[in-house]
Amino acid sequence: MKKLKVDGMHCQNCVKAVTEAVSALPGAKGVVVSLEKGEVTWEEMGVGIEEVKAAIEDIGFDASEPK
Ligand code: 9UX
Repeated sequence: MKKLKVDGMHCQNCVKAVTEAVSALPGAKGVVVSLEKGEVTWEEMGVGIEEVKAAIEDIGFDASEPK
């Protein structure tokens, strides 16, 4: 499981937007976005983590690798 921290999500519409953006990436499988945890996780992804980060930032949220 891979994970990015997502800052700036405040409601379920944000969750939907991030879920759709990340799920639309090539090879994405098992994408789960948590508002409570402020994170997105996935099981499989056809692109690198930097591209996942870019897709989230493109729609206005801040994404970073968890410490
Ligand atoms: Mo909800 Mo998210 O009103 O940017 S859509 S906070």
